[in-house]
Amino acid sequence: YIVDQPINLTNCDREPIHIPNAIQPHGILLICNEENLQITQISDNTEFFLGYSPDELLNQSLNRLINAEDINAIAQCLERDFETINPLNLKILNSQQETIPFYGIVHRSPDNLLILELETCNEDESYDFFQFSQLTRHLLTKIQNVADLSTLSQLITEEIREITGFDRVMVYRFDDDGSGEVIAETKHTDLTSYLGLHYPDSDIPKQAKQLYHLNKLRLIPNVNYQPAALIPNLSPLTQSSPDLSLSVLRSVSPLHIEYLQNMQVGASMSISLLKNNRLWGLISCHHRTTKYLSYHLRTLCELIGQLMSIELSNKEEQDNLTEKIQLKTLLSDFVEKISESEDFVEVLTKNQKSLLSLVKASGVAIISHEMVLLGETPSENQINHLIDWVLPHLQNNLYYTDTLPKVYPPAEHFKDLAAGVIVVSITKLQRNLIIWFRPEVIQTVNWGGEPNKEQNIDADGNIILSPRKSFEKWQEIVKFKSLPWQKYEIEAVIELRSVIIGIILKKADELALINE
Ligand code: BLA
Repeated sequence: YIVDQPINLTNCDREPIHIPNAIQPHGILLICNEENLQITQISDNTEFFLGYSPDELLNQSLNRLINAEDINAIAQCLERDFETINPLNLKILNSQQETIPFYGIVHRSPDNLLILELETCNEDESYDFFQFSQLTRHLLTKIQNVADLSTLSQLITEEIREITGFDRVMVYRFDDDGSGEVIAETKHTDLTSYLGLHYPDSDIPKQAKQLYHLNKLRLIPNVNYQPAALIPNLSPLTQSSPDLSLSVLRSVSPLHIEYLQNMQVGASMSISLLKNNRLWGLISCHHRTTKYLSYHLRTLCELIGQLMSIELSNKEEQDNLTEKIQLKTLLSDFVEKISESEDFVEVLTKNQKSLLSLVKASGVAIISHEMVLLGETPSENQINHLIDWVLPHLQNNLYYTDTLPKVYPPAEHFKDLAAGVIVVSITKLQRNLIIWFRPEVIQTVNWGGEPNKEQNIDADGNIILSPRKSFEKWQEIVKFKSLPWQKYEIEAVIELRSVIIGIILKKADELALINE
């Protein structure tokens, strides 16, 4: 991590977001020496909550604030799994000697510090276990009953919005390259929809993704907050900035705050979705104004995220299966039609839609004695040159790439038609080929934050950080690329070839028999 250099758009994946030396001010953070429960670091916002200045509490024992019974509860946490104990219902003595209820959230940080976070607790907020279990049971049944990933995602956004009241709830799924897509959304009618929009990898930088793998829920109740600094900055126990990865109050990256402000978001929450122990996506929630959620509600949201995570594999497998069955149906349809016909080229041409959907291509060329072009393709002349180049590159009668302009520069001129190709050769004797095309990815998908120069620069000429700005950087990365060809799509092409060959051979045999 770089700490000394200013963080900007080009190096934001190196910002050390886990050691901000500050918290969001809707609670208090204390770090204690485990040996004697002496307060070694404290956030500088204690006066507001407790009437004590931070200096009055620093180096004091925790029992200045907390009674023996509660201290005991915290001490017991040290031996056990914190998650089963949090939140502690603490009664804290303020400077006026009044007792004030707080939730205490205790954990041991990755750098082995004992961290206690205090959030005010609303006493009339009752936590009804029965209601809670009814709700989860009901939800679990619904989750198991939905058929596919898209319905599951939609259901989850509806449930989270119902429970929390956020203005906008989305399921955001990461692609293999780290970019992502909003695949489900439930929102207030006044808001414009983000459904189907894609965002670049850099919008959620690497270290943030790592952190979200570890810590599964974050809440920013007020995007316009003033951070509360830790006093002192460095831990006297470790001589370094305390690792706040698992803290619920951790102050958020200023770059991300800027991003949210530019998106006109007042409060934000996100919940990690993991599949096979990898960060698969996020449930992302926005509110136009400030919005706080109690620890219990957050726990419920986290649980919903976990339930969805468990069900992800099932639903994705189900979706893959459905897709494979559709492919099989397409293929067997071709088998039937080709065996009934004299001319396979004619069959392929007539079933243009199936031929394209076999590999989700936007164009295809069938080359035999003549060339037939279907859908969006380069010109006949361009394709002829491409064929001259590709023939020596065929392996087992096949060639495919999702970055054609990088390996074959003339394709730069028609990248919006063919940045990706699959080429299959049917017979070697003549030029007998099928070529599928996919356009450059930028032309294919809906990028959230289409670049718009005027919105990127403020009155003083400074760059405004927003999805729009990071989009420009992203454009460079996906330049000359099509969406990747999937393994099962390549397999479908191989199978189509063997079907055609099989039928040609069979017909040749029949012809030989007749001629005998
Ligand atoms: C964090 N970026 C995030 C988070 C989200 C997004 C959900 C998690 C924090 C939160 O809950 O708010 C991005 N939010 C989105 C996207 C959508 C959305 C894509 O709703 C789509 C609808 N961000 C940038 C650039 C940088 C950057 C260019 O766009 C760096 C220069 C940084 N984003 C950034 C950082 C974090 C972040 C550092 C971590 C914030 C933290 O946890 O401290």
